[in-house]
Amino acid sequence: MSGSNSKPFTVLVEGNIGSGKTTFLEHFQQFEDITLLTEPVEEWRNLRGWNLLDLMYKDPVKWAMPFQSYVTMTMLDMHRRPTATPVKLMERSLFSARYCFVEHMMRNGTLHPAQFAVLDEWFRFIHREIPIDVDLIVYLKTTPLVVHERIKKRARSEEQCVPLSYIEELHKLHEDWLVNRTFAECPAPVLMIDADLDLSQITEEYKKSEHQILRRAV
Ligand code: DCP
Repeated sequence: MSGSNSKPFTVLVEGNIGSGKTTFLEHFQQFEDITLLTEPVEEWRNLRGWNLLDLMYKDPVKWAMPFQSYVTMTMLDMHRRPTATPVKLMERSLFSARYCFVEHMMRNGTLHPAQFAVLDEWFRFIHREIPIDVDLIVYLKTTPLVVHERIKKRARSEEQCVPLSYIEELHKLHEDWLVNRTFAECPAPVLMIDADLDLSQITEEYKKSEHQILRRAV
């Protein structure tokens, strides 16, 4: 296929840290109709040689603001990236950055109210001025204890000190945003997937979402 598709069917993959978003995207590598945009974690780990993710975990009061501000930029880049395929599958979004991570950092005081206000104004400005198309959200729902174990096992160096309480709070924010709909706007219908299952069983679960994502009989 050639050229760029200005209005692909756009799917966001959301869920707690360690919920298997990358594995979910990898499952869809087999389909040629899809462009996969994995989260730019590597860019966050190496901005001109600086590991912003590590700085943020080591000294959140100082680094949460620049980290989230860079996340906003890299996410906007992904939302705007043209694709040559009819379907675009994105890992995370501007929405989870704002409604889960920034929200949490504001509520627990990591972000000064003035820092929060700047990030929130950026979010509102982008939302108002730039079309961000979303057609479906895949929510990989997990239990905090399960993902906490996975995070410890995968041993990403920056995440070694992530406490269970942080994972629980992020879980609540995802639930409030995507299931309970209590505080934030949900930009598209939500398809919920049980992502507690381990790797040997999860493929069957992923398969259930194929027809909704590809919008054809598979
Ligand atoms: N992160 C953050 N703020 C954001 C987005 C991510 O602080 N707005 C952090 C949390 C994690 C790391 O970045 O330490 C990557 O988190 P994700 O949950 O986005 O990605 P994972 O790699 O954990 O996804 P999965 O394991 O589901 O594939």
